[in-house]
Amino acid sequence: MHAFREQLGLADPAPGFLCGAESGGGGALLESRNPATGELLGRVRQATRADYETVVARAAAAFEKWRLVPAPQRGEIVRQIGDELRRAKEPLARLVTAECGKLLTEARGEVQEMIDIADFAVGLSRQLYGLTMHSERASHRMYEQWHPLGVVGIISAFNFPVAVWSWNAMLAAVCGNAMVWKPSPKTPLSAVAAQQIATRVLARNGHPDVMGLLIGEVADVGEPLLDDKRVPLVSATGSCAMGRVVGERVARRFGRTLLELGGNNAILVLDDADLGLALRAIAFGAAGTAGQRCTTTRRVYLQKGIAATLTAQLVKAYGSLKIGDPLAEGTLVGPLIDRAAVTGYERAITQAQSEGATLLCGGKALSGKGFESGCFVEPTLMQARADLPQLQHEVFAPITYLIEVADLDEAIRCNNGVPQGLSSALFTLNLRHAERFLSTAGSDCGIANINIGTSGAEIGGAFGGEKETGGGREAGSDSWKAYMRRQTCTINWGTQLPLAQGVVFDVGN
Ligand code: UN1
Repeated sequence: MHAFREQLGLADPAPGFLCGAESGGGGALLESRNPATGELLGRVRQATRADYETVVARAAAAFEKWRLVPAPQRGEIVRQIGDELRRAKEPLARLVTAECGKLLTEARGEVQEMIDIADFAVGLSRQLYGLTMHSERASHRMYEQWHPLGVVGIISAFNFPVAVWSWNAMLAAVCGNAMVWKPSPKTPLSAVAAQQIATRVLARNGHPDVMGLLIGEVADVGEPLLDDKRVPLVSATGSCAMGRVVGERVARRFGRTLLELGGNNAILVLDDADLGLALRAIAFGAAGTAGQRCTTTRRVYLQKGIAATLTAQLVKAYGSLKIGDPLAEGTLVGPLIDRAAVTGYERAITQAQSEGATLLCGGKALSGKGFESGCFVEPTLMQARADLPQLQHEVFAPITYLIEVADLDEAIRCNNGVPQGLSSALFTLNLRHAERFLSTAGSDCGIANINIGTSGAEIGGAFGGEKETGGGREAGSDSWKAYMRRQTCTINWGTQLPLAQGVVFDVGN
């Protein structure tokens, strides 16, 4: 960690990051280990309940000032954060790889997403548009405007330890909010680094407490956040089970949530597809990031004319996937996040087999030289029938089911026949099939692609999904509206007081 500290120019102890000591009490130490090597990367002293109070109070006070800064000036500060991220790209990517095990090229991509969303937010800071309407009343003007919400709570997952925070943070910031971030306890150091880089810039500009960080136990920082009326919006990324708790608890106090939960994404390949494209998209979508993206391809529906051919090609391609050190050139599959994830992988495969699925390749956890951490598994392909119960569940591991279908109708039915609705993709060269998949009777997911896999979305589009994925949208398009409150304003500049809908209510005077 010391090397990372130096490369990233991080202070020790970190400013803007309460580590428990300040409260006098001090939470327990949290260890961060490299899942590829088992090496101890560093320890973080967790925030206590008292730290929680301090961080939220500081963010609430920061909001009072920040909201008065004109949006384009907030954008200018976010531009500086983007510049710092450009400078920190390589060491930050290496820290992300060390801590969550994703390939260096993917970690660089993750930091690039941060830079991209910062750029996007800078432009947005001059485009927080409201509509104007024509009033039905004479000499009246009607329009809507957008105000910041207050302190936004951000809960993020280990698999994108910095990018998903930045989608929320950069938008929330230009919109005029302060925020507090509860990252995954599995990736605390990446969070400290990202938050410090941003806070360094904010502090230089006189707003050090706009982006707070809370690393701590659920009972000390997670639950208070859900019940805290000072936090009008909680944006949470994680499992459906977690999202259900967050959604219910926050709704009880009439707070808002933005939920980006489990995905269970499918690629559909028709007989008329470009199989070369489909093969590469499936391999990246299914085995990339060791199957630990919410957009990972978990189900592949193959039309019967190409099913045998593509299955054979996939099995062959899987044979050449190099598993190992995520920093090493040529590696395509790194470790899972921890041993618990390996157990989950093994259990899911056993379960699927007991339900009638057949193992095509992979299926084992790896041990021996280079795999001592116990977190490596073989990317796995299984053949299944469309009614396999296990297909209903998202398991965060590289297990992919290949299912034969008769035609596009059946493929769409299968695509939509799970509780989650994040990402989906169809491979076809037939315009009618493509448009049907994108039509209202097609995919029911938040993301629907043609001849592109399910993962690896750009930040310019709204990101999120339907059904148990939670319905939230983050990143591009008009997702910024989730971080603001809308106000409809009607101004009477005339001498009369006409009532809407022609209502008459005359009081004599
Ligand atoms: C996630 O896994 O939570 O589209 C986010 C993608 C990435 C983001 C994934 N841009 O795969």
